[in-house]
Amino acid sequence: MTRVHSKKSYVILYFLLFSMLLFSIYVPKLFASEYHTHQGEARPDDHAPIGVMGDHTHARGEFMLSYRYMHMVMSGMRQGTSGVSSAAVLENFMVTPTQMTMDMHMVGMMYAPHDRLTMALMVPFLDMSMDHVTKMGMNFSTQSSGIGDIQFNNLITVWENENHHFHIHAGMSFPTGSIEERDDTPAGPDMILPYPMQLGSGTFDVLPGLTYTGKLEKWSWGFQGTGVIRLGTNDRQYTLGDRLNVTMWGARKWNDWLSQSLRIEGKIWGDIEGADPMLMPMMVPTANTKNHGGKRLDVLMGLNFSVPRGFFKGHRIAVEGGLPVYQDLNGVQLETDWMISAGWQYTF
Ligand SMILES: [Cu+2]
Repeated sequence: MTRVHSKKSYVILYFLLFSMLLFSIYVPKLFASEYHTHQGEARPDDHAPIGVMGDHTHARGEFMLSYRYMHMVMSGMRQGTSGVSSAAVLENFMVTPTQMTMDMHMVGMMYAPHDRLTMALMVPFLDMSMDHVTKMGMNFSTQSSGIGDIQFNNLITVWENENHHFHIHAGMSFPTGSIEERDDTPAGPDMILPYPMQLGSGTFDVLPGLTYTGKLEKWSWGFQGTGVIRLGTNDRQYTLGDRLNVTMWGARKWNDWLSQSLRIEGKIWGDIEGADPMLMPMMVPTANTKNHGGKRLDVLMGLNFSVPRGFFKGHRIAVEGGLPVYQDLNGVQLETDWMISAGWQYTF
């Protein structure tokens, strides 16, 4: 009960802070005659590497449409910081996962009703596949796909000048993703799938965050911290762990249409609380709530292309790929091997 109570206080604090900041947006208007968000020419590294969300804001009246594709491969099991064989996992479970791939398509829209407020909507579509081997040596695979949790975010510029920009995030994730994905397994037809194969959290989640970016003539850099705070318990009687992401990047602008970036990203996420009563925790590690939290540090490299003028002015294309250099997973879980993101953005 104390946990639920503390979460309620989080949300109240959050909305108080949010309304104060929304109000503060209009206060500078009383003092300043005009407020400029965009200074100078657009450049390829005006946007962070494509794997970073909510990294930039827009000038009043601007719209941005975007599409992102992300592919992630997880192969082999890991306990803590070291790999474990399928045979070792099968000493304690009937089945072990061997590999998982995730493809995500994300459609986004941004709109700035004010120079200090940019609203962002993101709609993800997920496509996941997990391969397994049983104690008897049989291989099988399960699939799930569909819409994930829709996110709505408010990016509020707190302070900026010619070279530095700082905004906070006040967002919410809605439980539009299914948590009742099913597939056939050796245990039976149309069985409820374990937690990592579900498409959403099943809960309303609060998405706070802050972003700082800086730039000089040829270089730019940034820092972002974001969180996911789950509210309450979902319809299948569990709550996914809260998450904290921290990332830093640097980019070199080569000319007016190309920049190159290097980024590190650290993540910490908690274990699942409660449990889906239809899942058998002795069957497979993914169905056991002890095997979900962890920490990870990724290193990523990226390219940003932008079109500064002409018919395709306002269009951007970017790609970023990377791999973990450290991962410490609670219990036994599939380890992440590599990931790649590519995206298109159009501002008008
Ligand atoms: Cu944008």
